[in-house]
Amino acid sequence: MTIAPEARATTPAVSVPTQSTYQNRVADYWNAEENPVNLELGKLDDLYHHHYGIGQADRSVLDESDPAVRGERLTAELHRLEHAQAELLAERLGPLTPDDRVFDAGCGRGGGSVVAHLRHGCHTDGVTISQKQADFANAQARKRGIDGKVRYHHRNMLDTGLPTGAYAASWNNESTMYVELDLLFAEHSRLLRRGGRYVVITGCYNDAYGRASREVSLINAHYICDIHPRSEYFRAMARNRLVPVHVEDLTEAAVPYWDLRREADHLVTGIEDTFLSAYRNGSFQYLMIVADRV
Ligand code: SAH
Ligand code: GPP
Ligand code: MG
Repeated sequence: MTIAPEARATTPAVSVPTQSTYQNRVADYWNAEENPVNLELGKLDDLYHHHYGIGQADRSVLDESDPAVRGERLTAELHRLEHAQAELLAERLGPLTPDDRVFDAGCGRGGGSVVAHLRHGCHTDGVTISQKQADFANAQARKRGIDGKVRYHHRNMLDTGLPTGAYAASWNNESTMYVELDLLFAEHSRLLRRGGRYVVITGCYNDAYGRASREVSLINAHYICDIHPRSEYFRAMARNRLVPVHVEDLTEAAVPYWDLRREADHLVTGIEDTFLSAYRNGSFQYLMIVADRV
């Protein structure tokens, strides 16, 4: 077959990027992100979390009459609830030994890996698509003197380049809504050794009730993410050798955090009431799934 001369052009009209436009937007968001609700809480003990809180809130902080003290107490109480969430996840990774390696997919400013390391003594590899977050998290690990075991990498969690079968446990804490679940679970499955443990805490929409609600769409637009339906987690896990051993609906446990956060004028971002109505109208769930790699 002869090729027409015009089809032999060497310069393609559209180049193939190494990272998608969507992933660039997500990286831009996290490179620019400096919300007081994350930085002010993190400063308290140098544990920087990018997830929400769980458990009963001490609402007596709202009765504090001195506005400055009230603000400080609110900040501390929200941090306590976020920390409780990180501990719940870290506890589910175990039992682990100090020789074990764990993988933190979408690690943010690194708080989750530090919590896992402090609890289990394990080696951790955190991966984030934001260079700034990876640099920040590594600096924090150096400051704590744990950088020999706690490491962060600027990489795509779908294609980490980390070693196959080397990990005893891995997790996603509020980071699955940025990626295709089949690709994500294939990478976890590759990294985990047989019998390894996977944990996810996520927000998902309840597809037993239908398609995503308006609130879910608002949350997607706010964070530039794409919240998955609940059932898709179980389907994608089953396709990738991840077998759920524990499923916990954390929705009720998440409500006190949001009820308190909406009162914190110095910290609110504007998304608080949307989360509360999404949880209350049943269209959105805060879910933990613990699975074994078989
Ligand atoms: N798990 C962390 C951060 C959650 S915020 C915590 O609990 O604190 C979501 C994180 O997902 C951000 O750090 C963002 O950079 C990361 N992320 C989103 N898409 C990613 C991708 N494709 N690869 C790696 N990280 C990604
Ligand atoms: C991160 O928390 C939020 C997400 C990763 C995206 C959405 C999560 C869902 C469960 C839908 P953050 O601590 O950076 O958010 P904020 O700035 O609002 O505290
Ligand atoms: Mg936050």
